[in-house]
Order: sequence, then C-alpha cells, then structure tokens
Amino acid sequence: MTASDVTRTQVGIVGAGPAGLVLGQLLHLQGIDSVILEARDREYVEGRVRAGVLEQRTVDLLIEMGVGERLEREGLVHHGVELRFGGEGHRIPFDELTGGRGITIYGQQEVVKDLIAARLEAGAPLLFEVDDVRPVGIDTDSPALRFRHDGQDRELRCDVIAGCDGFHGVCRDAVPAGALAFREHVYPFGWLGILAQVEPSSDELIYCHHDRGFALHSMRSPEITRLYLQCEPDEDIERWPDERIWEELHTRFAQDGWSLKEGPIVEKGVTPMRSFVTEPMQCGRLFMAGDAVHIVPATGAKGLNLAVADVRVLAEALVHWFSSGDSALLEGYSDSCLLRVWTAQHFAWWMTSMFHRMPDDRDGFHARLQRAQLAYVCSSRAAATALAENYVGLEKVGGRLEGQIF
Ligand code: RFL
Ligand code: PHB
Repeated sequence: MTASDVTRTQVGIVGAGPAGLVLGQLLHLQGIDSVILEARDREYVEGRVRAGVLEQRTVDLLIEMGVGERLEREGLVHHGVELRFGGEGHRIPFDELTGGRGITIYGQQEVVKDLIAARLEAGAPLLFEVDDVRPVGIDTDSPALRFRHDGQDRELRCDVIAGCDGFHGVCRDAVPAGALAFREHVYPFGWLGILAQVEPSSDELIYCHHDRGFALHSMRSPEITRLYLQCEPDEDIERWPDERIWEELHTRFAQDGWSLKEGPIVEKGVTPMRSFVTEPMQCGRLFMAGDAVHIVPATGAKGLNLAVADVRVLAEALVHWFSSGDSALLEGYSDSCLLRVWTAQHFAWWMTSMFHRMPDDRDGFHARLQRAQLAYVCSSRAAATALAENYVGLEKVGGRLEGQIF
C-alpha cells in the first residue's frame, strides 16, 4: 500500500443508511470530519423502500440539521391512527392524548436522498461501492478501516469508528468473541409489503386484526399507498400474484361502508419479523448504532427512529470528547441508548403480539386475549394514551433524557 492509499479522518463511518448519514451530518455541523463508506451504489441506497413513519423528535432533528425543507413540504402529518378489529374501526387520537403531538409519513428513501444531497453539497466525503470493509485496531487509540475501492486496497485511519452498517454489516463481527451479548426473539411470521399507485383509501394508517392475519394500510403520498399483509416468515413472493394480494387485503380490511382502492403494484417484498439487541453497543474505539445493534419488528414503526436516537447520543458524546478530551459520555454511550432501545423493543413486541395471528393458536386462546386487549386500548383513555405516547415517540425514557440515565 502506498502513502496515497492511506488517508485520515476523525470519525470513520461504515454505512450510508439513516444512522450513518445523520451522524455524518451532525458531526459536520459541529466541525468534526468524517468519511462514510457505503457498500452499495447511490441509486440502490436511494431506492430502497423501507420505513415510512417518522416520530416528531426525528422530524424536529432533521429540520434543525437543515435537511427538512422537502420533508416539511411533502411529509404527511398524521394526528391519529385507526385500529380495526371485528370488522370495525376505532380511532386513537394522538394529538388529544399526547398534548398535540403526531407523526409524519415520509419515506425512508426520501430521508436518505435529502441527507446524501446535503452531504455532497457540503463537500463531505461519502464513498459508494466500497468492498471488503474491515475495522482494525478497535482496542487501540488508532483504529482504522481497511477496504477496497476502485480496485485499490485502501486504509482510512481515524480516532473512532462508527458502525452504522445495518443488521447484515461487518462491524458487529469485528468485536472479539465474548465481548458482546445478543438477545433475540424471532416471530413465526413475516410481512409481505407492496407499494401501489393509487390514492390511499383512508387519511390515516389502519392497523387491522383479522382471523386470517394482520394487515396494515399506510401511504407515501396522496398518490401512493403502502400495504402490508402478515405472511409466512420465509414466504415465496412468487406465490403471490397481484390478484391474490388484493383479494387477501380486501378480506382482511373488510368493513361495512369502506372499500380498499386498487392500483398497479410497483414494488413487492417480504420482511421477516425479529427482535434483536446487542449489549453493549460499543467496544474500544468502535461505536455501533441503528440496525447494526438492534432490530425491532416493524409493527411499532420504531427502527429508523431508534437509529436516529442512537446517533444523536453518539454525536453529542463525540463532540464533547473532541472538544474537551473527556471520554465520560463516550464511555456511557451504550448505557445512554439502551433504555430507549428496550422501551421501543417492548412497544414493538406488544403491538406485534396484539395484532398478528399466532400460528400455533389452535383453540383461539391467543386470539381472544388479543381482542380483549384491543377492546381495552380502544375504550380506556389510559390504555389509549400508552399506545399513543409510544407511537409518536417518547421525549424522555424512564423519566430522564438520554445521557443522564445512569
Ligand atoms: P440500514 O438502513 O440498514 O443502513 C445500513 C447501511 O450500511 C450499508 N452496509 C455496508 N456498508 C459498507 N460496508 C459494509 N460491509 C456494509 N454492510 C452494510 C448498507 O448497504 C446500508 O446502506 O441501517 P440504519 O441506518 O441503522 O437504519 C435502520 C432503518 O433502515 C430500519 O430500522 C428501518 O427501515 C426499520 N423500519 C421502520 N422504521 C421506522 O422507524 N418506521 C417505520 O415505519 C419502519 N417501517 C422498517 C419499516 C423496515 C422494514 N424493512 C424492510 C426491514 C418497514 C419495513 C418493511
Ligand atoms: C410504512 O408506512 O411503511 C409503515 C407504517 C407503519 C408501520 C410500519 C411500516 O408500523
């Protein structure tokens, strides 16, 4: 390797998903240098259809960071959600229950596009199509990222590495065996998701409980509907021609006086449902964030929001360390994040358990518990508030702001 193949930065970030890009932008605004290494090409990263629900605090942060202009123009602000079961809808009014708070519907790939545009405009380094990324020296004061780019072996020396490379990334595996604990729950079902070119059939999201399984009505814009169906965890998408998908959606959403609008399906995919947490979220000079260290089932709409919450804590800790040399916040990074992670994990597990058909529920025991729980949530202000405040996103977890938990 020649001297020109070795470069230096303060923070080496692996992954240009929401976690890596938000971290890069927060650091840039504080005058801290970073380089982002991304395995995929720009088109792929900007086209990946995933999350749609942004918590109020995620939206507020994106606006504060200067990347909220299109989000404020195109995002759809929702003040409630419908829970549908037994063929009837019940509205949970977020604003009334949470002091005026709500959620914003804005596609994850739009957030990613806005963040990439801001980074490139600022002239901050972001390398796409990087191969064989390997974190080295994480237990020393001079860690580095080795990788291949444009056919060349390269080395990026840094003060710290941020592992924002998602569930299938490489950073978690760079930690010595035994230093991390993994806690996991795999659900016996998945989601089949579609994007359809048709106006949404309702102004708000609909979470639907049905004997045949869960269904969700969401949207991306006044012209695009996003729909999900509970399916097998390893469902073969080939077994689901468009007509079968629509037929199943009509059956599950059926309600007198309401109908689901159909349109051309432009995207289809299957997602398994999993809960997963890595503890701690750091080792030496490697700090991990987002899906790289925790996965929540999508029913709570928390994954992207948690990724952003992590890097907000990490950025604050890094700014403090670079400006003062005091490593206390960095050392406490994982502890500061984990209470929010487990709180979101619990909410997502609760929502998942309340809505999905359990495959081994032979005598209907579980289904009856679900209906009783749904009826309670829709009739008790206290229970509805618990759902609402978690859904729009808790300002504080355990009564405290992050960074002051332990
Ligand atoms: P990402 O988005 O997976 O980004 C990781 C990036 O790292 C890159 N990468 C590597 N780069 C370099 N070298 C390597 N070796 C690399 N390995 C991987 C990847 O290419 C990628 O660009 O993780 P991040 O940033 O932590 O963000 C997490 C979110 O993407 C995820 O939690 C959400 O999408 C989850 N989620 C939802 N979250 C919400 O908050 N609200 C929602 O409404 C919501 N709905 C969803 C969802 C996820 C879904 N799927 C498909 C999993 C709905 C669905 C269907
Ligand atoms: C979405 O719009 O993609 C979406 C909405 C709510 C969820 C999950 C995904 O719980």
